[in-house]
Amino acid sequence: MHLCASQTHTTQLLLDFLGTTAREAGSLYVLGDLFESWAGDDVLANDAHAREVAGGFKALSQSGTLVAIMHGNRDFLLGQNFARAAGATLLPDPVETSVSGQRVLLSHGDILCTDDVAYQDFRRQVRSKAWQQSFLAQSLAARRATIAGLRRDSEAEKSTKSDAIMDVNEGAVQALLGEHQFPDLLIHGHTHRPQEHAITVDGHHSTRWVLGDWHQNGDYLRLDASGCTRHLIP
Ligand code: LP5
Ligand code: MN
Repeated sequence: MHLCASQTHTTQLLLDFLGTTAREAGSLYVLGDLFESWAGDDVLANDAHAREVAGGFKALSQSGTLVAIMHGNRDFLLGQNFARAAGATLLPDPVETSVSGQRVLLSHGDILCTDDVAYQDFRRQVRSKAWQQSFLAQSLAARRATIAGLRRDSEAEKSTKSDAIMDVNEGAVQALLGEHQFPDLLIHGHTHRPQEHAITVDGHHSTRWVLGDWHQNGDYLRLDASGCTRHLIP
């Protein structure tokens, strides 16, 4: 969803969804990049937007829906303090689950973009515990300045990368499916290319569902006993 305080429309779409449709669900999974960026859980202390979002999830969890949130490449610093404020569990990436007898593998999706070697190097670096500890030890202002610089670098780098490099690598998808005993469904986001892909590997059939982004519309997948369906929120 890439929520940020300046895009009030998207935040409102999400809060409405959390207060209505999401309440019909047994579980709600957010597959990363809930926030446009996350500098550390200390932002909760005085960021009204972050608190409002956390409060929306908390109310949903108190209504009886399990809330599970995975890290994305923008908000991998979401920690236990945020999870507590949101009444949520933080999920590892990837993670297996099952819904109405269907085996489902969930991921943010960036791990599948293995052709983007520069990104994967960057990812390895910023996901290391030591690096994160030293980053979080800096002042919030310093962290925000670093993030603003990285966002500029990222946009500049992306303008030099082809669409193919920034999509998932088919071999990486097949390998991940195999490592998880070929789940019925693989669901991920990150690439912002909403689509349903049928995949057959060694006689095993899976479907890869790619989430859409929340710019013009809200966009979510619903899983129940009759399968997976995509829904837009106008
Ligand atoms: O995010 P998006 O859609 O623009 O592009 C992603 C990849 N880029 C990123 C970088 C983030 O956007 C930056 C903001 C992260 C906030 C995290 C908060 C705390 C961490 C602070 C870290 C110091 O994820 C982009 C992919 C694209 O998806 C498609 O998959 O291509 O990858 C890049 O642009 C990475 C560059 O290719 C390489 C990185 C260059 C920066 C070098 C600095 C390295 C030193 C880091 C340690 C200080
Ligand atoms: Mn992402």
